[in-house]
Amino acid sequence: MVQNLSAVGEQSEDIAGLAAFEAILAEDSRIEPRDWMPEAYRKTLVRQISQHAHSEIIGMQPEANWISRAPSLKRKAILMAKVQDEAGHGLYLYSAAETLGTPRTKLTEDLIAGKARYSSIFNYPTRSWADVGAIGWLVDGAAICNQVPLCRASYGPYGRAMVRICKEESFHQRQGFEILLELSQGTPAQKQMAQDAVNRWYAPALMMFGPPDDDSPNSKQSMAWNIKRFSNDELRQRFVGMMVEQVKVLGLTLPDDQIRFDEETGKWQHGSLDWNEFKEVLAGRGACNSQRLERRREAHQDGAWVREAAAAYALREQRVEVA
Ligand code: BYC
Repeated sequence: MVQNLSAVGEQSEDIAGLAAFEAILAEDSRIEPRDWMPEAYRKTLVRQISQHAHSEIIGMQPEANWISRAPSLKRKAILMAKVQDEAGHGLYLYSAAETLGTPRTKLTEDLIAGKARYSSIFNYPTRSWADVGAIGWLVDGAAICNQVPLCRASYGPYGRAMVRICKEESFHQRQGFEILLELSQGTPAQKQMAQDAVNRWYAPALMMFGPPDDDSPNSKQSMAWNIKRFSNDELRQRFVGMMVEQVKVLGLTLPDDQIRFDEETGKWQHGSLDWNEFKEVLAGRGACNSQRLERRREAHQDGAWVREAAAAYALREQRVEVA
């Protein structure tokens, strides 16, 4: 009998909670951690935010490979700062995911066990210094295009984390653009190095926006919940339009001769992408998937003493407070 009463109580709370949740979405306001939310909304957020956090953390690796080989002290300092920013982004996002009840330790365990997703783009190798420029310009550029609308995501902690991340990403994109510009205005060999890097990173950067809309199972619901504001294809074509102008200033070209603006739809058209390659990368068979995960595992093991020391310090502080 008691059980039945509590079930009835929970059910009416859910009905009231759902009405409040829907009212918040209808007025385009924000859901906060203590607000009632449907389990599916919570799950979707943990999925997207944790994948995003993992991308920032794994995404440190392709560029970090070049810190020791950056061509000058100034370039080294800039690159180190950029890679550290990415670590910071990962931390804001893990914190946002924790407000939904999933601890960072669990998310990290899933990542190093190979059970979690992170962005496909970070499974490609960085072959030359120009790749660092191409990552900044194209990868951070795609990230900004995807993430500016996420500043308005309905979940408060996620949207607020994105505001700061986007500001930092703007600096990252400019430093990438500047590396490519300098190479492009250098010797013919340097210009070719910049062009090769753009040729290699262009299509993978377009795939960062996710599968085509017809093949995107999560988009519709995420847009109904005001998490995503635009579809994958919508953002992808918008990004192509931005890059078409910027590449002219660089004096380089995009490796796609089918780009054109369609006056009728008001959208950019581009050549087709190799979605089989995308699926292979997602299935763990990209050029660097195993290397990235192995490196992340090693870093986690190597950092065990830092976690132990931090926990011991926190315990000591707690005891001092109690005494
Ligand atoms: N790579 O239904 P869909 C950075 C998965 S880091 C891998 O369209 P959704 C940076 C998707 O998860 C920036 N997986 O999904 C860092 C789903 O699988 P599950 C990273 C992908 O969520 C360091 C399935 O495919 N940015 O900038 O509606 C250095 C079906 O897709 C990808 C973010 O994380 C992909 N590219 O839309 C430099 C942005 N695309 O989960 C730079 C936040 C799709 O059902 N995330 N999948 O098993 C988002 O905006 C959305 O999650 C996505 C996908 C647009 C990526």
